[in-house]
Amino acid sequence: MLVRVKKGWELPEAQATPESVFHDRRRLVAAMGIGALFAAAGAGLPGRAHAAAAGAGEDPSAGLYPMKRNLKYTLDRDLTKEELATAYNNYYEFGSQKDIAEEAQSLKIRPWTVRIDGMVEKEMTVDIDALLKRMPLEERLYRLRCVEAWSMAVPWSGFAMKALVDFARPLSSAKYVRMETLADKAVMPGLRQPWYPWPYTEGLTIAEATNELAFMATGLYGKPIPRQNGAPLRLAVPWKYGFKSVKSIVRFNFTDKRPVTFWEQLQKSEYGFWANVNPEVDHPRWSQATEMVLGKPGRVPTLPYNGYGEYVAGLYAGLEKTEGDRLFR
Ligand SMILES: Nc1nc2c(c(=O)[nH]1)N[C@H]1C(S)=C(S)[C@@H](COP(=O)(O)O)O[C@H]1N2
Ligand SMILES: [Mo]
Repeated sequence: MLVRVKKGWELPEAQATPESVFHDRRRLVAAMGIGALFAAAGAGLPGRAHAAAAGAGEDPSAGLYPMKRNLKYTLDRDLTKEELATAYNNYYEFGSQKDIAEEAQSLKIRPWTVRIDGMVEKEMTVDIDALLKRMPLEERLYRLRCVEAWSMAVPWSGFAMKALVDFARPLSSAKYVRMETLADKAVMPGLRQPWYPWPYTEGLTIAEATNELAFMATGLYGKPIPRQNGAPLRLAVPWKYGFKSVKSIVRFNFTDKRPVTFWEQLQKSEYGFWANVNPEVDHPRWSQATEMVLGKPGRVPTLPYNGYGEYVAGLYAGLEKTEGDRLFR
C-alpha cells in the first residue's frame, strides 16, 4: 500500500518498490508452501506469536467461543491455514511489513471501550464485554481480498454490524458511519511515522453497514481474534478490498458527511471510499483480474464484489453513473 504513481509492473527490478518486492516474495512463498513462508517471514515468528496469543487466556470473552456457525455463508475454496492468516498481516500501526504479529502482542485489549457518537439518539461509551452480551453472536466463513491481490478465507466470529447500528440508534439524518482504530503511541511503533494520517479510519454508508454481510469480528478460528488480526473488534466487509476492514475499533461516529478515510487521504486515486472488489477495474499500478490465494500455488480469477454480488450489487444500482470507476477502487 505504498504510495506511488507509476505502474509498478513497468518498472525495472532495481526500481521496484518494497510492495512489489513483497508481491514477488508472496508469489514465491505461495509456490513453496507454509514452511518457506515462515522462513521468509523470520525464523521463529509463528511460535512466539502463538505463545503470546495463548497468554491472552485472560481474555474474559474466551468462554463465548466457538460460536455457532451461520451456514448461510459458504465458501468456494478451502479455509486458509490458521498459521498463515495469523502470521501474515496488514496492520500499519505495528509496521508496514507483513510480519507484525509478534509486535502486535503488546496491544492491550482489556479494558476496551467503544465510543458511539455523532448523529445518534444518545452518545455513549460501551465496554466491549457488555456489548458482546447484547449482540447476536455467530460464526461466518468469509473470503477476504486485499487490494494488493492476495486473498484468504477464514472463519470470523462476531455479530452482524446491523445489530450494532440498531444498538447505536442513529438519527435518520445520519448517512455514514466512520470507524476509528485505537492510536496508542506507547505500543504502536507505526504511529511514529508522521506521514500517515493516524488514526486509521474507515467508513461505510448506513445502507452498507446494515447490509446483512457487514460483520463485526471479535473472533477468528473459533477463538478470540488475535491482536494482529484486529482484536478485540474489527470490521469484515468481504465484498470490499481488505483495507476497508478496519481493525481494533474504538469509535463509531455517525455523520451526514462522507468520511475521508486513512488510505483515501494518502492516495485517493488508488484507495478510495467505495473500494468494491472488481476484477475489471485495475489498480493504477497492477491488475486486479486475479489473486494469489494464501498458501496455494498459482493464481485464481477475482470475482466481482469478491463473489458477494447477490447480496450487495443492489447497493450500488444507480450510483454507477455518478461514481463510475470510483466504486471499485
Ligand atoms: N487499523 C488498521 N486496520 C487495517 C489495516 C491497518 O493497517 N490498520 N490494514 C487493512 C488491510 S490493507 C487488510 S488487507 C486487512 C488485513 O487483515 P488481516 O491482517 O486480518 O488479514 O486489514 C485492514 N485493516
Ligand atoms: Mo489490504
